[in-house]
Amino acid sequence: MSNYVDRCIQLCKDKNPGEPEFQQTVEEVLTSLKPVMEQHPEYEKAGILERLIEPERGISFRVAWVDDAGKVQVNRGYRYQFNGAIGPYKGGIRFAPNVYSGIIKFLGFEQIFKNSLTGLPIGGGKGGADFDPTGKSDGEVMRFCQAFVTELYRHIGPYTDVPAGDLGVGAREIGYMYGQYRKIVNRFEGVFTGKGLMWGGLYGRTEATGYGIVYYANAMLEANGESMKGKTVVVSGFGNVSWGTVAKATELGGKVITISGPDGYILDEAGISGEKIDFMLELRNSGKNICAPYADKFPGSKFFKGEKPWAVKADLYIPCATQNEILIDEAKKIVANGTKFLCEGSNMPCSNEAIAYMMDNGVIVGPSKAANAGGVACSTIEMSQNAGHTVFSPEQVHAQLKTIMLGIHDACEKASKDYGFGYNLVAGANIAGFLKVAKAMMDQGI
Ligand code: 2IT
Repeated sequence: MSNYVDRCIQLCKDKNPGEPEFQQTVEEVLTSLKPVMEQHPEYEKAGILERLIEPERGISFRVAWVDDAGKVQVNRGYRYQFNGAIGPYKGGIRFAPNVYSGIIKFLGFEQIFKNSLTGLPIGGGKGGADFDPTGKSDGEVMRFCQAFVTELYRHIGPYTDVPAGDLGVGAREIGYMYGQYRKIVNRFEGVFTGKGLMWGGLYGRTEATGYGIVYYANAMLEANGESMKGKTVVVSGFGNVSWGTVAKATELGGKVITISGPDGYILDEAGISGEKIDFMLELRNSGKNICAPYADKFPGSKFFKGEKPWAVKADLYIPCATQNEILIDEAKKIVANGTKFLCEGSNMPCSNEAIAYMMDNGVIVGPSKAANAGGVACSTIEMSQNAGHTVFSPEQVHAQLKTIMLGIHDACEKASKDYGFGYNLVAGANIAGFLKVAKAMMDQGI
């Protein structure tokens, strides 16, 4: 029966050549679904996996805009509406030079399970463009966002597909996209999340992803008789997700000693707290995508040019930069450091080989599709705030976020144990996320 899973993994490879990131996540998820397929032969009969790995809809479109020098620029935009069985498609938009269909499909596929894990009614989707915001002026970013939405607007809507931010897309970009959408459709509706607080945005959405990661990591630690208090933490990245992670880990008594950028990493043995956390926002807002200025600003910290922080010894590792930042060599360094815990922050930061190696060597791994689900969970609270024409308080949001994250941890643990994996959050997240979507697909027919 597990042949079914192997056949579908192969099918994905055959039908999506040249898209290794998408193939990677499909292989990772489907492999842990083997025992589910054994217990539920009806899923094979209904072609659930073949349907799951084929996006319901995918569009790519030309985005033409004029740069500050008056030159015409052309980028490629995407939106993959992967699975809408449990709610409107929901997922971020990524602007980065390496964006292509394989990246958006991997993110869209992951989003199905992540969104399902939140317990909220949202389907999976993702979008983006091969646009590099680094070094672009405000005017250029605005014109790009307007051109992007002039095409995308006809495919989205509050009950159809609700985009949000991701790498390269923050409050500024959401503002420009929302402004253009509103002008075209002449409706004020909750079609994007991560909006400004004065115009429908949710108090608490900005920090939601990072806070949620730390709630999840802490639940992992507590399930194993430990806690964040006194833990040394290595974090990568310095953007929105890293910022929220550093802030909450510090608040819970952890000591974060690294952040990183494409230029290298910062080691600050005194711990990144207080004004140092605020400075991360300045680094992000500089638009230069470098973390080196941290070392000039805070004496005692050190900048390691062109290096990643994985050789630094810590109790807990939280990669928050981008996909595939931990391959087998990095995994070996992390294991050699004698750590027991790694919680993924960014989407798919570890290769399948790296995860297997770490788990085989006793590291407890928290998977990103569970750990970083706090962002999209709060996006969904933003949708409900907009639909109810109301405003929620930060206290309401933070309390709900914490409950959701602890619920996700428990759902992962239970699903893993139910299907014979023991305490394996990676398998548990895939199974718990899958079961709800599969049931909805079965109910709704072919
Ligand atoms: O990866 C993600 O979950 C996001 N970029 C956020 C998605 C959302 O709709 O808030």
